[in-house]
Amino acid sequence: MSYIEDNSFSIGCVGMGANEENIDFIKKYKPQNIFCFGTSLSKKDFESIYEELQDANLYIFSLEDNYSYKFTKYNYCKTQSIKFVVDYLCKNVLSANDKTIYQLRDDIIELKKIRELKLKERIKKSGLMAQSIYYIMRNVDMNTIVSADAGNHYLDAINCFTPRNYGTFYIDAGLAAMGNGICTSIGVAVGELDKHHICITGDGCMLMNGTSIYTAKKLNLPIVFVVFNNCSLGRVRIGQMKEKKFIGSDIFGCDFKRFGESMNIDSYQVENLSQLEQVFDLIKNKKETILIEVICSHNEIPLGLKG
Ligand SMILES: Cc1ncc(C[n+]2csc(CCOP(=O)(O)OP(=O)(O)O)c2C)c(N)n1
Ligand SMILES: [Mg+2]
Repeated sequence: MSYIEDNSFSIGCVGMGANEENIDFIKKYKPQNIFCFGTSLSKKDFESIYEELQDANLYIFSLEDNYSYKFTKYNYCKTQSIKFVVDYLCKNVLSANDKTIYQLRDDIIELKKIRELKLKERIKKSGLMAQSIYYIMRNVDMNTIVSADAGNHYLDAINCFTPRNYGTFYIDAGLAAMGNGICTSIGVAVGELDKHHICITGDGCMLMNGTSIYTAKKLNLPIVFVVFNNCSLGRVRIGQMKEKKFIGSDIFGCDFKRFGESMNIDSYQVENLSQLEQVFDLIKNKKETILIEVICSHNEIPLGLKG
């Protein structure tokens, strides 16, 4: 999945990766028409928002076949290109000469400023995983394509990232099998060798699918694998915290820097943000396979975690 942020009318995600500010904004704005894209995968999040907006006309565009929704009144359209529909709608919105449209745009600009400030506050209070992902996401340029894997690091990534163009952020919001991000980056890099690629992944995902980085090295693909080593299946551990009973979620004793080195991959290990910044500075002009292991806390709760 990939989406665009650099449009003055885009407020960002509402389903997966949504945050309070976006949702409050929509409820306050009370839209007459709602156009939804690919909502089948984040149906649960979307339905809870839509409950409060029942008066709006709802249009759902999806690549998939019709799904059943809780609400009864909606128009469903299966399309072969979400990008085409989004482009078409954006062009028409932008050409509309209506004061309310400009007011809306100004409100959205304001929303984005507030949201960024609140995100920064959350990041400050959070741990190294969220801080590193925020740093990476705020420093990627138009020529970088990012993928995020499955786990806490994925939640941090979707909460921090504001992609500036189509096809620059890949996530699996469906099955989200661990390790999918590693192969996504490899597949995308094979097709887009002139770009830089960053794969955000975790220690658990590496144990599931990390041997694939051998392919990246063999093909000399320009991918930076950032491995968040929190010595756990963090997503599972967070779930077990409620019960204070941890079963099978620890992963101790893995050294992913050495794992990368065993394949002759230029590999680094960092323990704080300034070390990470230094490494990124060092590798910024390199176009080769690189691995950075970020040692982070066992107990960090990811951003935007819902219930
Ligand atoms: C193949 C597979 N098994 C189990 C899961 C359920 N699952 C989702 S995230 C996760 C833990 C991922 O661990 P890690 O890569 O270390 O990421 P972290 O949550 O620690 O950031 C698990 C077990 C899954 N998504 N895919
Ligand atoms: Mg982990």
